[in-house]
This record gives sequence, structure tokens and C-alpha cells, in this order.
Amino acid sequence: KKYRVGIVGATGAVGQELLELLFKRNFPMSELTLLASSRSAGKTVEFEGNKFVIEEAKPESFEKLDIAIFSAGGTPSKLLVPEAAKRGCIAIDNSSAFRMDPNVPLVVPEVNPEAIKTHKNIIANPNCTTAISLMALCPLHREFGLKRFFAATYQAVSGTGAAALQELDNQVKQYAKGEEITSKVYPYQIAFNALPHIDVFQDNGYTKEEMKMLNESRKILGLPSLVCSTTCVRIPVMRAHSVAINAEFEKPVSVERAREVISQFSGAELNDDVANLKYPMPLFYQRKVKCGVGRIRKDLAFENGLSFWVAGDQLWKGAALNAVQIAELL
Ligand code: A2P
Ligand code: 11C
Repeated sequence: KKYRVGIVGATGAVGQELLELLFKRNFPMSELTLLASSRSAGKTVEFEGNKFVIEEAKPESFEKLDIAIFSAGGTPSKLLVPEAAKRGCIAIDNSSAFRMDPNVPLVVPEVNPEAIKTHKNIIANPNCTTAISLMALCPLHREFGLKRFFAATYQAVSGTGAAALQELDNQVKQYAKGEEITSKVYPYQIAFNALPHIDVFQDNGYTKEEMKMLNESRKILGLPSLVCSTTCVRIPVMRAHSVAINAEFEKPVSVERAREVISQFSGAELNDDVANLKYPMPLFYQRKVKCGVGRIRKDLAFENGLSFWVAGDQLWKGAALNAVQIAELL
């Protein structure tokens, strides 16, 4: 069977990757419709010899689609995802709008593929930082039983979108020319800086991005009493997020066994040989299907604890790839 597929937010940072991955992975499509805002309607996009005319995403757009992958942000998703679902089109949503809805499965295919069965035409894709962290946490949890974890993230600007990629590029050029550095997307200069601020601040002092790590990990792993504390930081990297994690487990841990279970997990690549300076770095995990896990060591602060480092392409595993994997699962 072939499907009529739509991408909502097709001109964006994730939308462009969706286009590429649907072709690259030979997703069975009879038609592909590219949707975006009215600003882009009528523009043409060429990909591998195919020419597409961008259409404005409207409720009626979904009448002719079997599957629509949304990556246009929370507001368009809130408006259009239910419109797609009620027209019989399965919506795979990259935004945070429906992730915590108890009627919507939140799916990472390597972790909880069974959750997809309960969908009512809406399936949520997790936040990128959560998806990437789970590529290490899931196999370790299956082996040792996850109790709690602390994390600090190092997030690339493309997580913010296409405009932020442009902003970092502009600022580096402004710096090189000795010009004044201007910022529009972020509240401060991102080039040569680190911003401990991703998404909006909550009443408890954490940001929304930091709370997604807790709430989404609980839902995907099926561990309602899991606790974690995260600090999310934006760094001047173009693409691929990294996360430093310290996790505590129920059972005694061993570094050797941790390395084994990570290398057997389909979403992860073990990259851990410090004697030869081998560890995952964002520069080398761009456009890679698997996330890299390294720096695995016994944690000095936790009894049954492991410390490790994960890097992965957040436009892929954290967004477009995970969404296409969900479509493949369907
Ligand atoms: P457009 O290019 O027409 O503004 P990014 O995450 O890189 O910032 O991209 C956001 C994507 O979401 C773009 O493709 C953008 O389209 C799209 N988008 C923004 N607002 C809407 C909307 N109201 N309806 C549909 N698509 C939207
Ligand atoms: C970032 N994680 O890197 C964000 C982007 O909840 O889907 C995605 C936000 C989300 O800024």
C-alpha cells in the first residue's frame, strides 16, 4: 500500500529533513504534499528531480491525506492537528501541544512501539532532548532499572529553527568582520556564548524544556514515579544536541554490561574509548541515524550510578527521523 503524505511546516528546519528522510528511507508514498504558512504558499521546492508547490495549511488540506507530519510549532499544531484527525488523516505531531494528553500516545519506536496501537489519529513525537537522552537511558533502564537522573544539555541552534541557524551564521560573520553583533532570535548573542535558557521559564524556576525531560521520560518509559533534574543550555553548535547524564539505578551496575546493552540497542552507537580519544561529539553526529554514547563510567556520587554522554542529531532522531520511524511503524 502507498500513502498520501503531507508535511506541515515543510519550509522549516525540521520540515526540510522530513522531505529528505521520506525519500531516503523509501517511505511508500503515492503523493507528497508540502504545507506551510500563507507566507510560503505558491513557492516551489525541488527535491531529487521532484518539483513541489507549497500550499497553505488549512483544515481542508487534510481531506486528501492519509498521514500528515507536523513540524510548524505549537500554535499551528493546536489548530490543525485535530482538524486532520477528524478528517481521518493520522497526524504525527512534533510540537509539545499534545504530548502529555492521556489520549495521545507519545512514541519513540525503539522504546515504546506498542503505545502506537491506542492512537486515535494523533501520535505525538517527543522533544528532541528527551528522545536523544532515551537512546542511552532506555537500554540502561531495561538492564538496571532506572531510579532517577540528573542531566545538563548542550543544545544546537537548529533546535530553535531555521531563523536561529541564520542568526548564528550572521553573528560569526559579524564577529569576523569586526562588526557589531546583532541578535533577534535569542535574547543574547549566541555566538561564543552559552544560554542557560531554552523555552519559557516555569513557576518552579525550571524551563519548559527542562520539564519536558521529566514528564516525557515518565510517559515514554512508563515510569510515573521517575524523577530527574535537568539544566538545558543552548550552545553555538549548528546541529546535534549533546547531554551529560548522571543516572541512579535500582540494581548494581557495571560499566562493561552498560557498554554491552548500549551497543545492542538499535538507536545507539557505542563510542567509548577514551584511551584513543573516542567519545561522541555533535560535529560527528550530524545526519546520523544512531545517537552516540560514550564517557561511560561509574558515578562517584550515586551508589548504583553511571555517568555518560550522549550526542545525536536532534533534527533527525529528535524530530524528523523519529516522526518518519513512527510513520513506518504505522
Ligand atoms: P513558513 O516558512 O511559511 O513561515 P522553523 O521551525 O524552521 O522555524 O520552521 C517553522 C515552519 O512552520 C515553517 O515551515 C513555517 O512556514 C511553518 N509555519 C509557521 N506558522 C505556520 C502556520 N500558521 N501554518 C502552517 N505552517 C506554519
Ligand atoms: C530546542 N528542543 O532544541 C527544542 C526544540 O518541544 O519540540 C523542540 C521543542 C519541542 O530548542
